[in-house]
Amino acid sequence: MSNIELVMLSSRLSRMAPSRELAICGVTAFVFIVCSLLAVGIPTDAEREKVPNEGSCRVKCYMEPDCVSINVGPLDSRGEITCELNDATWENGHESDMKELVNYTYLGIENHCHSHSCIGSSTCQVGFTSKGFRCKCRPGGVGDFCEGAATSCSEIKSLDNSARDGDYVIDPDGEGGLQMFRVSCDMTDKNGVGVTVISHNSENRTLVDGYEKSGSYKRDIKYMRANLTQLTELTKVSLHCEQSIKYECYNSRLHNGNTTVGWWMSRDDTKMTYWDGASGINQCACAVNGSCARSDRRCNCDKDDSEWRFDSGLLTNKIHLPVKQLRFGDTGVARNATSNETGYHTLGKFRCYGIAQL
Ligand SMILES: [Ca+2]
Ligand SMILES: [Ca+2]
Repeated sequence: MSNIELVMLSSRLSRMAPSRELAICGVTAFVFIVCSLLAVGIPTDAEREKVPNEGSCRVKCYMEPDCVSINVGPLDSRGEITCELNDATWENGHESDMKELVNYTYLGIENHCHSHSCIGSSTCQVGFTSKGFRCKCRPGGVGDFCEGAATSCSEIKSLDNSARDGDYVIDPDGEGGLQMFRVSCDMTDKNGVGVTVISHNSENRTLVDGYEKSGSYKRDIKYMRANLTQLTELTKVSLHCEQSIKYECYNSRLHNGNTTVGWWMSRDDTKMTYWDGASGINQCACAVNGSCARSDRRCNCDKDDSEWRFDSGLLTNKIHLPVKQLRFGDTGVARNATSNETGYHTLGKFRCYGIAQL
């Protein structure tokens, strides 16, 4: 057992004034490094607390997040000892803060938080786990040092059931690879499973007018804070993804006989002609349940009459989503002098939820 002379010159906990103490260190314990102290000066009463024994002083240090060492003073006439909590330790480069103090003992916690830094706004907690520390991540942060991000809002919710609605950073493909990105998490929708919500530039009801040729109206969908490659990864880690779509029409068709007039492009640039569900060719929701405005048509808008009609649905195919582009036509020339041709499209936010078994 080597003897090293030490002084904890100042205790930096805000509620403690600087004190002058010094230790001679001997034994290194598992958690505490024990030092015998030699006197230089006795701290004033304001700088110390009285506790029944050394164990009480240790407990106080454990309870105080910033405490990493303690000075234990001599037994007084009332059978109590002096306990001082410090936020610095000799073994972490604070040798100059150590001075001798008679009848005092210095005990320093082995502070692994000094040698490992938790990332961002996470908190390092001393003494937890076999590593001697634990990074307490903010919601969405993962990894030993909170250096990573959860793959989706559903994973965030599964890791922390108390996580609330708000913006979070996710990294669907995990460490490395694609950049993590910021999303909005709806932690109450879908029975509170955690829904990742991606906004885009075309959520408002938008006029389509003056585009006669099939697909001549083009609207590129730009998703907020994420590109399609990143969103593709989100679909892979999610159990479900969906996006609502609607086309309101006045004399504007989605199909003209066998010709497709309006469609949407999948994320990988494939022409899609179903307007509800996960698959289909040239069909709207009304074709599935037999409610189309004309029984011999597969979309309400295909009736192409001077009535406002609409076709809408919820797209649910993870392979096709999110929608990359909207294409419409038949809004150019009036079929007769007394009627116009117009449409409006409305595309919902892109939502994914549930955790896919990869
Ligand atoms: Ca990544
Ligand atoms: Ca028309």
